[in-house]
Amino acid sequence: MKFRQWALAVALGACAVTSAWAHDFKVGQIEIDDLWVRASAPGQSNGAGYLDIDNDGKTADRLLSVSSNVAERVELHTVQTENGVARMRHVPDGIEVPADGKVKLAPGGYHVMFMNLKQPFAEGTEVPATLKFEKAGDVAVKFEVKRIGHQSGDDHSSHMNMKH
Ligand SMILES: [Cu+2]
Repeated sequence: MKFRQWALAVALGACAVTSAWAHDFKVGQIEIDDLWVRASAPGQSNGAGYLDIDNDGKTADRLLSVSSNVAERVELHTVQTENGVARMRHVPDGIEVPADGKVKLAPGGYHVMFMNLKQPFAEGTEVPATLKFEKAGDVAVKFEVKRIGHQSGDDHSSHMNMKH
């Protein structure tokens, strides 16, 4: 086998492993994937969770709330910049998922806020939670705990330093 073929085989193998590790969850017309949180830094009491939500249906749905027994409280948040300062805001009405569309919860925007963690998020473990959709109902999911420095896209702000 030439080096190039070998390298390709390794790359393909790595892809297969990655997609096997990434869990997909489905409830009704809603599909959820790429769920992750960052491992907790020492002394950090809150953690943010991110995920992709796909709606294959012809009607809009809404992520109403998230619950988990890993934290005392779980809220849906967004980030708004006021006077150059990024602040997190609670979104009490939840997050709309348009018909035949998708919503990405990602650093710098919508996220699931795990508040007052009962235990730090440890890299390589999974965080169980239940997502509640207005139409599709409840679905049990797991967030993958990534290393502390993990970035998704261009996240220049440190979540931990934001004010609630
Ligand atoms: Cu938050």
